[in-house]
Amino acid sequence: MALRSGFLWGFATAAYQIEGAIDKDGRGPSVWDEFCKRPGKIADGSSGEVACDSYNRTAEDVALLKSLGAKAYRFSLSWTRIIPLGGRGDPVNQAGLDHYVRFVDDLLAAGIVPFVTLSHWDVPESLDRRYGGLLNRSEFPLDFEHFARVVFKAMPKVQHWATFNEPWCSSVLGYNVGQFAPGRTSDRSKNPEGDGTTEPWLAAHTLLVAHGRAVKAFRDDFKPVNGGQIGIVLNGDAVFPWDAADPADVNAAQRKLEFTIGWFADPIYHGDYPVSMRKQLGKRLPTFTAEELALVRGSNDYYGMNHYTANYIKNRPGEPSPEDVAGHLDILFHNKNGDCIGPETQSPWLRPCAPGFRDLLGWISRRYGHPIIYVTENGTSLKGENDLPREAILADDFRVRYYDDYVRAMATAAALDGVDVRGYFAWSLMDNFEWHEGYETRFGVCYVDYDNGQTRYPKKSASSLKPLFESLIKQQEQR
Ligand code: GBH
Repeated sequence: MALRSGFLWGFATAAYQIEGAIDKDGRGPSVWDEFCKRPGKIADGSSGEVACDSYNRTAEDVALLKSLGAKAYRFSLSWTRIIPLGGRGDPVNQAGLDHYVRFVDDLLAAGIVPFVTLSHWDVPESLDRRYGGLLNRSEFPLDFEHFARVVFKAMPKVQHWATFNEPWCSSVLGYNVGQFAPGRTSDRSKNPEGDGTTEPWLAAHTLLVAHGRAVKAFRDDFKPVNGGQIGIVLNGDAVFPWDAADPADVNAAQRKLEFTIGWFADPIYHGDYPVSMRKQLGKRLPTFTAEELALVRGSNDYYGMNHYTANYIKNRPGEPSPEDVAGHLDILFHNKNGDCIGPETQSPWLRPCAPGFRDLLGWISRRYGHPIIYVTENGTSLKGENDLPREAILADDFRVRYYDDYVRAMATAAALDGVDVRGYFAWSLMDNFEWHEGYETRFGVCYVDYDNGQTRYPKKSASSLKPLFESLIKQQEQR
């Protein structure tokens, strides 16, 4: 089994989850700052106010990455550090921009390739107030394009860009379930407003068009001079039919992939939403105008894949509920025979099942014409990890095993299934603010001691990736 020479591997984080320093150097509020203030929204009542304090510890984080042998680092920008009010007519905050320019330089000086995500869910709060944020399909894309241009201009050395992280989460969790900022949903016990039957589809459409606008700006005005690649990062769980002998479950499993991955990747690679979505959602699913389609179609230089887990999928009989976002099916951990997909973790949605990773890499590769793939996130939490003493937390054999299984599954897909995977990022470099779960769930390969100055302690998994990748990456041929 082998990965191509020059394969990039490293660790990933996101701005709101690690930076803290929410008021420093003129940063403006994002929808997550506001969401965290609302009682009951975050499990432990916490927020990203301090988090890992990474805004103040860039040198320490670069040194940590270097010590672990990372070839690359995926991080995201806080839009509101760079443009505090977010919009194209609003002032640029030079101090915030300079911070990231310096950080990129520091990474490059340490021999670490920066992989920059423009927006990992932390949409400017003012844009939400001004015109409804993601619910405004004409204004938001223009503001995002402007933000992207400011960043492209300031960071010509960055060769790997991602526009948005997991637009599925922003759309479904932010506008249907109400579990993520801005917390909109049809459920009036959770939020005074929102319509989960229409808003997620509109928010996703806006994100696709905004992605398309940023990509066009990059290709027209920056890529010809600076080079580099740009794409979007999509989440997707692997699927297995609940009853492999029942065509209805086999179809439902396919539909689940179309409702999560195809929703975004089909417009980008094929020029429209999946037929199964149009069939279920009808007019509630927006239609691309000719202008929008020209922006979206063909807008990926690579496919950014976030992947963690797998499910058994069972067809649901009868008519879909108007609130349904999954494709009218049940998402299960056990199949018809009672087999379990994988062991429990701290995350209710996550159970390790590495064979699903190989499968899904193949599915994406075939459906979208063998694109270049970067695995932009992969990792696991551990059941009860937060309750263990520190020495036990540092001996995270479960996570070591997870990475070993998943990375080997990826190498198999590359070697045997013709998947063009060129990079891999473990989620995460360190424990951090796990959104609505607060700090109770830890995804880091480094432990962060939140009670004692956010000190980082590498767990066993932190040093397990270097030898693993060294054994799998082809050595450059000597001539
Ligand atoms: C990633 O999302 C995020 O990019 C990252 O910020 C986060 O810290 C990391 O994972 C760990 O969670 O509500 O039952 O429908 C992970 C992908 C996809 C996981 C959606 C949760 C929702 C399951 N996410 N999924 S459910």
